[in-house]
Amino acid sequence: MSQEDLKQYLRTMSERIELAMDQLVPPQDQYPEALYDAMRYSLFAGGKRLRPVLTMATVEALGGDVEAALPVASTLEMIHTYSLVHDDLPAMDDDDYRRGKLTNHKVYGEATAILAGDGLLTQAFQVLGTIDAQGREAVLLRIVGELATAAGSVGMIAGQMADMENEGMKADEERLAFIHAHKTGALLTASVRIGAIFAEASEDQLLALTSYAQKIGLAFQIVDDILDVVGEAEKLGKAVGADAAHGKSTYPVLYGLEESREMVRRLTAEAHQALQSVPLRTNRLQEIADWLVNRDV
Ligand code: GRG
Repeated sequence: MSQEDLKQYLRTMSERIELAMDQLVPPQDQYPEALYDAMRYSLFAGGKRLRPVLTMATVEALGGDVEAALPVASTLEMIHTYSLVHDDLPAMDDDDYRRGKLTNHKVYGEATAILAGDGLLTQAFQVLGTIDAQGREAVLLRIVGELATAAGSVGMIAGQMADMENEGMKADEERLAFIHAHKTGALLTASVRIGAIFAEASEDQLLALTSYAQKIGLAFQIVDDILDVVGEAEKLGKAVGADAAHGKSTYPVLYGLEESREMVRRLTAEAHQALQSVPLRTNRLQEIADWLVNRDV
């Protein structure tokens, strides 16, 4: 499968997801226009759509109903978008730009950005609660549990909290692993697991796919840290060095750039291996793993 095929797949899949999300956000006449605008501003601001793509590719790998999975996949992007809107707020990272555009609070103000994030988070569960289950209520209930656990206080929010506490400190290896596994890893892993649960994977398949997702989740985050260091060094016109990570503990800071790159290679190989342990149509998932570590954004 060529690189171009994957690019085309990602483009088509993103379009389908965006169309689904467009229909899933409640129409404007049901709530204040500023809230509607703010929610849609961030939801349609671009982005790789990695999480819903992973859900869709997993459903595909298991031979599940891809079209029917679209609303479920969309909920992962809603939660991801909410987390970015809140992460950018002055009380958190205080960022002015996201995905090449002004951040939500810069356009709509802080209070509206908080509510837009809350709206997107809750919207995800409204979607899951109102899907026509067609006799598969137990499957959907399990998906609700997965999503809430991954996004909640023992998942992504735990990671964000630990990351905040890590600010300006030199975190140790264990703490850094905790931050990554929760802040980024939990939702990425849930994206794959939710696709697997939707397509009614066997327990063996679910285990293998979970392992794949955890490996690519960590590799994705290490690549993000590496890109951050390289980008920062370029901006400052300095030699690439692990010291350019805004005083935060990251993999390049803790292990150095070369060892971090080696970890990414190892994790990617392990992700490929995990998929081979069970019968699955895994071409796309394999390609996505490679794309994630070779990306430059
Ligand atoms: C505020 C509850 C709360 C949580 C925030 C995910 C997160 C937790 C914050 C995002 C900040 C950040 C840079 C996290 C590292 C993970 C990461 C690289 C997120 C960006 O995800 P991509 O690359 O973004 O998938 P796009 O824009 O492509 O969707």
